[in-house]
Amino acid sequence: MSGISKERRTKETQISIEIDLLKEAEVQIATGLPFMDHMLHAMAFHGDFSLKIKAAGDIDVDPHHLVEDLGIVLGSALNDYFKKIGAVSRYAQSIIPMDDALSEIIIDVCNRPFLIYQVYFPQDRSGNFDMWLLKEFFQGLANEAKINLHCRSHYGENAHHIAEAMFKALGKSLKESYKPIKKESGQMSTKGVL
Ligand SMILES: [Mn+2]
Repeated sequence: MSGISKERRTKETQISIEIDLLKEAEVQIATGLPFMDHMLHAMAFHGDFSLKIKAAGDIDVDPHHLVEDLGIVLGSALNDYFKKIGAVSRYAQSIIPMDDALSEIIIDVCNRPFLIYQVYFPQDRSGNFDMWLLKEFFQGLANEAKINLHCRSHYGENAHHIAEAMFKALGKSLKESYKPIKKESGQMSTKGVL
């Protein structure tokens, strides 16, 4: 079994995640935020891996806590996954178009958190979702997964398209960068460890 289950409950949010990057896309996402459901579904479907997320939170106060915590719990599950799998291929880059938009994700699974976020949305909102919140998701993800994560939007006229292309690119890059490798010297590092 290569899957990871993760559960996190705080006074603000309750989130459970099951992820298996080696299993073909079986995707069930219910976060209480339809826009995040749509993005996370696109991520797992196009990354071609299995992902189940059930979440609830104080979205009446502000979706901020839930969006950030989704990144945190997904990141934490990925960190567990990394420890379980051992050596992974580390690097991935994915550039995905969606109509007018072109978005890019670059990952290094290096056991050190770092986020570069050069993402610009021409509209502040998609429906009633505040696009600014997405940075919190990516920051939580980078911190907890301990990955170097670069998010870049090259261009785009539609905030929804820019975000959706970004999540598809994230899915493809996660699949690629966490690919298990066999290496007698241990990790994919000249130091032998990460
Ligand atoms: Mn869409």
